[in-house]
Amino acid sequence: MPPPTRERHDPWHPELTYVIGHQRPDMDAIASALGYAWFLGQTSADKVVAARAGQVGAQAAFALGYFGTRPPRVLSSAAPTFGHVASPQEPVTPDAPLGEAMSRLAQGERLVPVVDGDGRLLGGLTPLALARAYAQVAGGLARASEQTCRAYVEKLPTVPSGDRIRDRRGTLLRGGGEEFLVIGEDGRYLGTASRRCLLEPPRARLILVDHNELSQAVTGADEAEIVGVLDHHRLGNASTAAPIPFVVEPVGSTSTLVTEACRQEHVAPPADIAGLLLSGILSDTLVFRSPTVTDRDRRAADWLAGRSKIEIGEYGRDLIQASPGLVDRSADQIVDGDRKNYEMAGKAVSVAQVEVTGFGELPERKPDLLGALDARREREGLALICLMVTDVVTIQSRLLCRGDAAILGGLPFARLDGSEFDLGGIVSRKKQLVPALQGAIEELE
Ligand SMILES: [Mn+2]
Repeated sequence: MPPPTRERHDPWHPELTYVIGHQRPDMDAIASALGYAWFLGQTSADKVVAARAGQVGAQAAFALGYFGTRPPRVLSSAAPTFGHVASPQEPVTPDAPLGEAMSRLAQGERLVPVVDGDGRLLGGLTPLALARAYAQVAGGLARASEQTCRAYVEKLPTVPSGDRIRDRRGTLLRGGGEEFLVIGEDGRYLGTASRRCLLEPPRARLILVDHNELSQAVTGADEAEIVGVLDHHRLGNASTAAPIPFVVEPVGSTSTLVTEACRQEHVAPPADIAGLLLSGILSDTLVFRSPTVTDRDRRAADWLAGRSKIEIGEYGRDLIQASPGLVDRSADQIVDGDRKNYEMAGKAVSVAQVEVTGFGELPERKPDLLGALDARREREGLALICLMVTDVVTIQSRLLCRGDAAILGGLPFARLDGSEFDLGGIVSRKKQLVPALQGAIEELE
């Protein structure tokens, strides 16, 4: 049997605030999470940590290695689980005198768990089960109290700590029980939970960086408390219960906004954080050659370059060369490496982007890549799915597309064949491609 996977369930902690970038994090999502968590650590009283919603990509791995920094911790889900509501009630052994459990129940405990010497959970003792049992014992109460707990253990609903509460809430509530038992990943007793915790579980505290749409956020973000947003993308956010700091500015990278926050508050990041923030700016702006770049990005980059002692031109070239390209990865990994979902005129659209240093590998990989696009289009019911292949050396892109024929026919780009378009100097998904796709799709209405 394979060993249990430890990464599967890494629960969030209710006392921490997580600064976290979007799913399939890119350089800017990693850098701005680390940078903003560092900044908030200097300037706020909250316990703030950097997190990531997925694997570190090739560029971020290069930069983290270059500056000798550990990546943010993985947060695979922000949803409340049974582990978050389990309270560690002291268990009794099956051989404990029943009187012991009795007196605990008399003091107001609603459930006394019964766990054997090997840590195996046998069930629990509840007031109702005991009352029923007493009623059946010949000799009544005095006789029953002399017995051990074993004979009165009741099987109760038992849930694994890693399971999402929302997935089981309905079944458990319909079952009518008041108390539940929670077991750990190893199957051992962890704690108890009551019906009330199912209705109002604690919520993870998240600060979203480099995205503001829940569809791009870590799994379970819709059940979390969003306590801040720092971003440079279009608005697509859900509402919040309370007002929150919400900063979305039209600059080239979120790392720029983190840098500006540092400068405004007169806190200077250490060289490695400065270097990573610089990497975020250089990556998102393609070393200032993307149309998304602003003077604010240039000013922030200059300041960071001074702090991290980095020569922008040379380091920028190395960082760009660390783009993963089209070899060494499966078509699935390329398509899902940096993919964002949108709704355009009521249609589901997905746009992936991959950075390459030249289009030389594209013809050979194209059939595989189109196959991966087809699979996602069908599985996710998409009207359109595209892969934007951007040459970060010559600053040009090609677009592989699968989708409704009417949409493909209406795209305002030079069509090379049934599924490939030449985008010319279009390199920004956010500022150039997505608005163009949105316009073309709205035109069809
Ligand atoms: Mn960004």
